Amino acid sequence: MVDFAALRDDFPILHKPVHGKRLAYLDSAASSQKPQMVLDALQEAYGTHYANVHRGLHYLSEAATDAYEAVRQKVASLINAPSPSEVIFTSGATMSLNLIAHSWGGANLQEGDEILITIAEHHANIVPWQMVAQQKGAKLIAAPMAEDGSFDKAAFAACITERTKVISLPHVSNVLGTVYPLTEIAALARQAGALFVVDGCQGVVHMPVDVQEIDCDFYVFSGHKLYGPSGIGVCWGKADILADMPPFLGGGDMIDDVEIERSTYAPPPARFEAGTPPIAECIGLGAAIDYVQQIGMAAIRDHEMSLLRYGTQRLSEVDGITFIGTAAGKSGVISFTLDEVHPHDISTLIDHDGVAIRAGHHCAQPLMKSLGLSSTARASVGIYSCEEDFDALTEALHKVNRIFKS
Ligand code: 7TS
Repeated sequence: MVDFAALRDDFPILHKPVHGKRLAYLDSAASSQKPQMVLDALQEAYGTHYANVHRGLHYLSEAATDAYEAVRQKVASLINAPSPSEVIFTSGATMSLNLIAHSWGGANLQEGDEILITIAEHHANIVPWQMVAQQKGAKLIAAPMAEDGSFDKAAFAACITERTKVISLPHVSNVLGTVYPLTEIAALARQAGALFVVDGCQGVVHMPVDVQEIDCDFYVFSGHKLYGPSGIGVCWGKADILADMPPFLGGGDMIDDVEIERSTYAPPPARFEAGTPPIAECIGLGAAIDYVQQIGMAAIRDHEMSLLRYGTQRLSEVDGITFIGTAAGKSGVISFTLDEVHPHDISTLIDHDGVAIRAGHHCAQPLMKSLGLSSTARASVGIYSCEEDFDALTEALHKVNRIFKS
């Protein structure tokens, strides 16, 4: 049995009072806090085995290279990838999605082809596809969702045509918390002969992931949401697909042979890792993966699901609250509005009580527009979140109501 209440002690920042109050950090979907183990790994990487990777034939470079490369295996084990050489390190999910859109899309999309996403995407899974669609004369199509924010399979399937070449959607919505039925969607993608890309930013942090069981072609995520450093992310792709893809960025480390007129390229993953990578950040991500795996992703999922139930029940006590996204089995986030109070005002006011949430469009403007909203307030959980955080949020919201309704 994991003692989740004790985990809070692993995160030094959570013990720092905010405006003199205990911090209730409910903004982990934007970025999570870091355990001491990750802070130590960063310190150790710079303090004991730092040099550039893949190039120096000296002790420190070899030590740094070994530590960096070892993280590929940790990522592979986290998502059950068949091989660590399918794991490409990027600067984050945004870069990963740009890599896929520009490299795979640039090489494979043709005029009239269709890319299918959902209305609930983060901008990182809209704009890169839009850019490549504009270059290629392809069409970007967003499938609608059910009213409660759940996946509408019939409406989604109706958007698939013989021109659908890519299906790209989130594992979990960062605004609604909807968990997408990925294996069912993979079957639709297979039938259509389309590439299946999963934006796993809000998935891999909350539940076990098995890319072989899902049967997706790509699964991407950011290290900073998984208790690791910012500046490091992952693009996992199937080996045969990566092997046929052209490079996205050119430079050092991604080549085989360079002439002034032309170059030949290294095989994946090096082909997609041009230039000096975020070395210490990658090693820090490895420590974050060790940290969550020690706890166990299934235990993390169960803990967070019961916390979300508690949080929803507590927040239901608040006058004028409306939950945005109520799909069964939702994960990670609770988005809400509070009568006429602007979400920015909510966030600013409750900050004085030490409660940190996010307010805004959450980089999902098409979703907001489809809901007829400009913004929501959003509380999101991490492994260190606890009932006390939702008690603090509930009390702070009662206070907001007192201010606005008096
Ligand atoms: N995809 C999803 C589903 C996300 O939630 C985010 C970040 C991204 C992609 C982009 O990740 P990045 O690390 O490359 O920036 N989501 C949020 C959020 O919900 N609030 O702040 C960032």
